[in-house]
Amino acid sequence: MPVERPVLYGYWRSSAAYRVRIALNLKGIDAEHRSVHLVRDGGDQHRAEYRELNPQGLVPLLVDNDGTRLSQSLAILEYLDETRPALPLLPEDPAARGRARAFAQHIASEIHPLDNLRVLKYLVSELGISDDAKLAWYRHWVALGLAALEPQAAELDGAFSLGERPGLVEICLVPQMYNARRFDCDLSAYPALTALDARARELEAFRLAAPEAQADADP
Ligand SMILES: N[C@@H](CCC(=O)N[C@@H](CS)C(=O)NCC(=O)O)C(=O)O
Repeated sequence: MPVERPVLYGYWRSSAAYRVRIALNLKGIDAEHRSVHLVRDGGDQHRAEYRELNPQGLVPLLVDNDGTRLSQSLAILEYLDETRPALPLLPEDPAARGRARAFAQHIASEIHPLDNLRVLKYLVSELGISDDAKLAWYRHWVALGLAALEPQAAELDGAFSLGERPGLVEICLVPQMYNARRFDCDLSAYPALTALDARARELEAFRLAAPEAQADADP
């Protein structure tokens, strides 16, 4: 069903939804934000009303003006870039595009799925691991993932991935670094990633997308 403006179903602490919020802001797309509370009463993502919209049972979900419904943050980002090509999120050069996508996928496919809410819940409630072991698991995969990305960030040498502007690389990095800080991961071995994250977070598009700035954020 067509809607007046795009609707983003998300949650303040969801790093995958955070990616889409940043992209919407960078591109100046006015969207309505609807909260899917991932924790309260077992999680709204499991409710039938939401499953009907998104059978994958995860956030984010984007519903575009014409009724197009899309899940998976990276698919949404590419869709937004293709339907609103002004201020592109990817570099023009095919090799640079490939490298930006590889960076993003390393976060979205190699780090994030291992540390997702439902995985952590399963480790604790089904496999009975302790909170300390859960934290060790979390930090292990973050450390492995960030170590692999540090050289690519160092090559940027103080610039953004699109030169003057941030793009897909920063859109995926900033929410991942937020998660890492949230779980007190030691970031001292990743100075280039830390600096790139800090540079991006100074920009309004990133500030407005930050978890704490969302209407559904815990007080
Ligand atoms: N690969 C998906 C990941 C989506 C995802 O895992 N979302 C999390 C929040 S960051 C979620 O909805 N978790 C709900 C749950 O684990 O039950 C994407 O990039 O959109």
